[in-house]
Amino acid sequence: MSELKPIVLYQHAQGPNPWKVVMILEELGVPYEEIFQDPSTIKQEPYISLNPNGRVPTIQDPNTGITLWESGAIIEYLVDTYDKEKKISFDTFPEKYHAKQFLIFQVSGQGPYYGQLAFFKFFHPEKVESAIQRYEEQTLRVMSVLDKCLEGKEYLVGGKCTYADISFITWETVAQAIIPEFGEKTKQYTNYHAWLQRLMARPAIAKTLERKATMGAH
Ligand SMILES: N[C@@H](CCC(=O)N[C@@H](CS)C(=O)NCC(=O)O)C(=O)O
Repeated sequence: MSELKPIVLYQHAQGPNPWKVVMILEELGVPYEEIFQDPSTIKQEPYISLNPNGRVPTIQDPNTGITLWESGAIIEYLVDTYDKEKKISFDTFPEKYHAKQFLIFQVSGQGPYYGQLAFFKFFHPEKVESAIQRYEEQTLRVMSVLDKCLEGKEYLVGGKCTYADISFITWETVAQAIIPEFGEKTKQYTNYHAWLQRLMARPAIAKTLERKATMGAH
């Protein structure tokens, strides 16, 4: 892929969503450069002209001319465009749709529940125990769903690691870092725990997690 121009990824070090995209780029060996936005700048011009939602990640791909935001859409774009050998995706039926199913479960289920748990635990000005309890229950529920789906399997879809598996890693590692009891809780979900260890041992993932840690991110 050396003839490709680097994809520009707008991100900030702390958030889990841009690092999901980094992991996919690393897995696919697609060249990229990162622009680290100060969080205070992402709700303002010029950034909101790229991403009116004022969040990261956003990519610009000079090879195709696209500007794209929402991590799930970016991941789908990257595998559709650059995973011609289907290293981390499928073009077979029904695997192609099952991988999409799990990616959508990640962006609509895992990410928001984990994010709200962290918000109500650490950032909300009042301590609302019922909200904390609600989101704790939901994060555990997400883990239990994945645990059940992984019964007797190494990966979520079709016996190989796909972008869908990879999309779950960063929220989990952030949660474990900021909520220490999370690490313990994952252990009761033995399929889930073993799967996470398997994913984190992949060279592209280990490299990304290491770089993220050196930047002081969880
Ligand atoms: N649904 C979006 C969520 C993006 C998101 O919430 N990004 C966080 C970083 S992980 C962010 O930009 N937070 C800064 C803010 O909300 O101001 C996606 O998956 O891309």
